[in-house]
Amino acid sequence: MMKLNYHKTHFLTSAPDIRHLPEDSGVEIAFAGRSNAGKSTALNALTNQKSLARTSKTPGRTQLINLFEVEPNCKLVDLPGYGYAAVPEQMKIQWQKALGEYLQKRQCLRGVVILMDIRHPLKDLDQQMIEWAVSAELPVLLLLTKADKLSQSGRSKTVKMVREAILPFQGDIQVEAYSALNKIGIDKLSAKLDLWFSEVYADNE
Ligand SMILES: Nc1nc2c(ncn2[C@@H]2O[C@H](COP(=O)(O)OP(=O)(O)OP(=O)(O)O)[C@@H](O)[C@H]2O)c(=O)[nH]1
Ligand SMILES: [Mg+2]
Repeated sequence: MMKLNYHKTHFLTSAPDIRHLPEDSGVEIAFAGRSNAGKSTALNALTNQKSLARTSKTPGRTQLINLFEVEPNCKLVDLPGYGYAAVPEQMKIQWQKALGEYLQKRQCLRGVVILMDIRHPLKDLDQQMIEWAVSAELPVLLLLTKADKLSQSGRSKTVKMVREAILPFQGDIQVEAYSALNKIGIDKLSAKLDLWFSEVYADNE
C-alpha cells in the first residue's frame, strides 16, 4: 500500500464555512471533534510541524475551516470544534447543521477522524457526529486524545470501554488512544489515512 509522507503537508486554503470550500475533487479527510479536543495538535503531531494548524488553550480558537495538502488530491481538513460553551446557542445549532450537511454531501470526503479527550469520551455531540458519519457510509477513526493524561491501565480501560460503546452504531469505526505529547497512536493515524488516500491512486489506474 502507498505510504504518504505527512511531513510534507502544507497549508492550502481557509474557508469561512462549508459552502465556501474549494472544488469537490480528490480525496478529503476531515478532523472533527469538540472544541479543545486536540484536533489541531493532532495534525501538527502527524505532520511533525509545530504550527501548521493553530492550537490554543482557549477553546473555539479555530473558526475557519483550514485545508491542508499532503500531496496533490490528498487533503486534510481541520474543522472548527463543536460544543464550545461560550458560543451562542443559535450559532452552535447552525454549525452542527452545517457539519451534518458536509458529511452527507461532500463527495470527496472519504473518512472522518473524530477526536475526543480520553477523559471525556462520547459526549452527545460526538455521538451525533458518529451517527452522521455512519449514515453517510463514511469510515471513522476515533482518536482518544491526550492519552498521556491517563496511566497505561486507565488508557486501556477507556479504549476497551469506547470500543464496546460504539458497537451499536454498526459502522466502520476504529478506536485508538492518541497523544501528541507522548507520540502515541500517530502510526495508527497515518496508516488509516494511507488506506483512505490510497483510493486516489486506484482511481488513476
Ligand atoms: N497533554 C496533552 N495536551 C494536549 C494534547 N493534544 C492537545 N492538547 C492540548 O489541548 C488544548 C487544545 O488543543 P487544540 O489542538 O488547540 O484543540 P482543537 O481541537 O484544535 O480546538 P479548537 O480548534 O478550539 O476546536 C491545547 O492546550 C493543547 O496543548 C495531548 O496529546 N496531550
Ligand atoms: Mg483547532
